[in-house]
Amino acid sequence: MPDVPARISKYRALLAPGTPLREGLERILRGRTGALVVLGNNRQVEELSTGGFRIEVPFTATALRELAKMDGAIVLSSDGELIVAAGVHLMPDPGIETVETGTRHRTADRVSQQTGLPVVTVSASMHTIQLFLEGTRTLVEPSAAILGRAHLALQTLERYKVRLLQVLHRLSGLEVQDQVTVRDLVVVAQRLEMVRRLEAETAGYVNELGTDGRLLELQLLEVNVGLEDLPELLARDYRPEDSQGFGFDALPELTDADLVDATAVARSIGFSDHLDSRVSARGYRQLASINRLPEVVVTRLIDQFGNLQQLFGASSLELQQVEGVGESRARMIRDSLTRLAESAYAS
Ligand code: 3AT
Ligand code: 3AT
Ligand code: MN
Repeated sequence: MPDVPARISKYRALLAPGTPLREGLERILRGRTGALVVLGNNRQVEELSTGGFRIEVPFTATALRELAKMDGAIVLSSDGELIVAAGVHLMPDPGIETVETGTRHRTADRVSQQTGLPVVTVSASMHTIQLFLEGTRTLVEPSAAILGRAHLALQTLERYKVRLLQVLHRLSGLEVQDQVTVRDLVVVAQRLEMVRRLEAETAGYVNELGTDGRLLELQLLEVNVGLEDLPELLARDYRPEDSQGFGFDALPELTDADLVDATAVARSIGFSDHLDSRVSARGYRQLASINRLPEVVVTRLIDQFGNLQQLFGASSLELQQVEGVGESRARMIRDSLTRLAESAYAS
């Protein structure tokens, strides 16, 4: 069974605005009646159900709302297609710990713990929708509240991206002068990871927002343009000959406090030596920025010349020694490398 956070995120998507379930729950909220809905039906649910009516009608938002006017719980089929029963009195084990106070919410918490199924409540008195899953409780917020936080996250993300592009530009300058140290890579890694964290947070909001999150999703894709290949390109540029260890995959495990600690970040990306040690780029990232240069040619160029510095020094004729590089492509590579060097010195 997938871990609880993954399951919560799955059910949040089921409860997102635009889904029939959410529409039904919103109707109940507006009608101020309240509800207790078990999202699934297994043997355990049957065992702790008493009374009520077995109806087995197709699930619709309006049916859910009408049935919620009755006292008791509503049980859905596991695929959510049917309303199996309504007006059910649930009798979970009273020994199961719960910190909830009202009988509806205590029942929801216990039933979820006892059956392993998600249970949703609509509170008549607090005007909230909540998801109970294996001892956790998650507030299902109205879109407006989530959108507010999502926009703030997106704005911050855009600022972070600007900072990331700045440190990448600086790295390019250092690469041209062959002056890169581990510390410079650490700064890039920190910025990259901060962007990734905010992207993950924003993607969570997109998931929660359902149809109300479409615009946000497009904006999120937009921010990511041009960044998709970056971790891989940097890893290919700087991975030491004798090691497979260099890379950004372990960064998500760092705490926020560790992420601002240069030594901890250096260790996480695979450098145990001094922060001021020199490192040289092979040139994958720079060559990838040259238009229409096939990846296989990039690889051959780097195999042939070894690193970016050697490529800077290569003449057009020398470049043409590489398979797939003719006269015009050689000229294009030379021009691009020259432009890169100039822009690096200009700033
Ligand atoms: P709420 O959203 O619950 O306020 P509803 O459209 O779901 O409204 P209800 O079934 O709850 O409607 O009915 C509410 C009351 O309206 C109940 C009854 O007093 C009155 N009502 C409904 N249908 C008729 C009818 N055909 N003739 C007279 N009164 C009616
Ligand atoms: P509200 O926040 O007031 O909606 P609550 O947790 O305070 O919820 P209440 O004691 O006010 O809960 O009960 C509200 C309704 O919850 C009453 C009944 O329709 C339903 N309910 C409570 N316990 C059960 C149960 N064991 N099985 C089915 N339905 C229940
Ligand atoms: Mn109450």
